Formats: sequence, C-alpha cells, structure tokens
Amino acid sequence: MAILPILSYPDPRLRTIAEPVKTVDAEIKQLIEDMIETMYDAKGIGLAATQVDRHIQLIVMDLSENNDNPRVFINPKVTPLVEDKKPYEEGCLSVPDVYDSVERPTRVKIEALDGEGKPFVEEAEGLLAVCIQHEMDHLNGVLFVDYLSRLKQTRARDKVKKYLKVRERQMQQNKA
Ligand code: K1U
Ligand code: ZN
Repeated sequence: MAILPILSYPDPRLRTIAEPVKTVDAEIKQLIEDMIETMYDAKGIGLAATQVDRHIQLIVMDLSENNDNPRVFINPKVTPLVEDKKPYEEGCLSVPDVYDSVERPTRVKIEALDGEGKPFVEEAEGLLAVCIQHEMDHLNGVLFVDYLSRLKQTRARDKVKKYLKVRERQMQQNKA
C-alpha cells in the first residue's frame, strides 16, 4: 500500500475529465487500496481518483466513525431525485483549510460498480448524498470553490498557498 500525493487547488490537472474504468483488474484494485489509505491518512471522508492525478471514474469514501467501512464507486452515475436543495458546509482535501457552504439536491440515485466490478443501485440522502455529489464533481473537473464568489475563490487560493508553504517548511524542519 502507498500514500499518494494529493493535487492542490489551483492545479490545472484537477480540471481533467475522468474516463470510465474498462475493467476492474489487479491494477485498479491496487489503486483502490492506495486511495483508501491516502484518504485515511489525510483524514478525509472521500477521495476521487482525479485528486491523486489518476483520471479515471473511481471514488472511495468512508462515512463511518471508526474508518472501518470503506466504500468504492466505479463509473458512478448520480441523478437527483428531488428539486429540493440544502446547504452543507463542505471541505476538500485538494483545497486544504477552506470550508464553505454549498447547496446540493438532498436525495440522489447512485448507479455504480463496487470494488469487485459488481453493479449496484442505491438511493442516498444526508452526508452520503453531499459527499457523492462533491466527488462526482471532481471526476468532472469541478471543485466546490467554483460555486463560491470570485472574492472567496481568490481568498481560497491565497489560503491554500499559505497552507502549503507552512507545510513545506514544517517538512524541511522535520528532515533537519
Ligand atoms: O473530496 C474530498 O476532497 C474529500 C472531502 C469530502 C467532503 C467533505 C465534506 C463535505 C463534502 C465532501 C473531505 O473529506 S474534506 C475533509 C473534511 O471536510 C471532513 C473530514 C472528516 C469529517 C468531516 C469532514
Ligand atoms: Zn474534494
């Protein structure tokens, strides 16, 4: 298993549109393992392949309290089931230290393949509905900050830059 580097906003590679997965083979299964480990290491609840610079339709997620229920969504299709939208305070591992409210449909249908390539259909609400829509956006090259004002996007860019600079300095100090 390996912890993969996560791309940070405004890296243009985050704008790449993901391609469907053709076969769930050993290579994809290894990537799934690595993405789950990367998500846990970064203390996230979801991760899209786009964020680790792999441009295929693959999402991992774990909404459990003890990080003991990892879920896999391959070639997901997400359809809103209601017009009703609700705001939710979102974060993103590619936009560290930035949180803001985004409105999304409250109930969705998810059609996907699981980690073994088996198709499933599920209706989602609450955090699962929010998270799957956030991750689907990643696969389509969209970030949650795109829904915010220009001013907030500029602030987010500056905040990420500062965060990465501090993290880099800390890593250099830990090496010395
Ligand atoms: O895609 C990602 O960057 C992962 C992202 C998923 C997400 C969180 C909240 C709302 C929508 C989507 C994160 O996990 S960011 C980390 C975070 O905000 C968080 C971590 C643990 C518990 C709750 C939130
Ligand atoms: Zn994200």
